Amino acid sequence: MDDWAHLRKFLWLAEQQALVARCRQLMDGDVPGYVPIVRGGGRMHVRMLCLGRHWNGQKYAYEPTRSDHDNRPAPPLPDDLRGLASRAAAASGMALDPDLAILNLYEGDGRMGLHQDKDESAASIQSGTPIVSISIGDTARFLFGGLKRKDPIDVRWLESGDAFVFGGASRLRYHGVSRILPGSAPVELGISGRFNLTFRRY
Ligand code: MD3
Ligand code: FE
Repeated sequence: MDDWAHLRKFLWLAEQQALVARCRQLMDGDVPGYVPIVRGGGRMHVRMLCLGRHWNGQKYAYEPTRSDHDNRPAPPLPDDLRGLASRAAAASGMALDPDLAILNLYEGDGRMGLHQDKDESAASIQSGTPIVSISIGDTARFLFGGLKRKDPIDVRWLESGDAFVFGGASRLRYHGVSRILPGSAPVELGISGRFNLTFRRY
């Protein structure tokens, strides 16, 4: 049994349009997204906003307030977004009741190097509780590796409206985004760039 699922076009166009508005509102809201500077001093190539719990890129750890940036509390994770993630997990035969989400915005040169997500609680990771990813806007070239950095890498294109669910052992697979395809978003969305939401349980 696969412990991951790629749900192509999980969201219809109208749902994608609503989500674009939502993501913009969150990203430019009262507690806005920012470009994290990670341990070692490198700037990330995305704008990030954490909801429900903050991921501190200096400590590689979650915390209630943004102590690496402006000390403000992470905004809550909205219930409707939580519901969306639970639906995607259920559609893949998995279960997720998320308590945090990371919203990333990729602009023209947006990318994310190969990494593992292992800063959630040991209980969450060991139980194989899935992470749900939802992509909106421009298509991304997604790299899906194995449990070791040097394992072979599959390339997949994540399109607007796609959901991806990573549970079980796949939860610890290396992954990244090598680039986005500018201009590939559905014109009806009126967006350039890509939003990605990853829903997690700490
Ligand atoms: C596979 N985000 O936020 S989403 C991240 O497109 C992250 O913004 C990318 O990697 C993005 O950490 C990729 C797909 C994804 C997310 C989490 C995973 C794949 C994953 C966790 C484990 C395995
Ligand atoms: Fe990740």
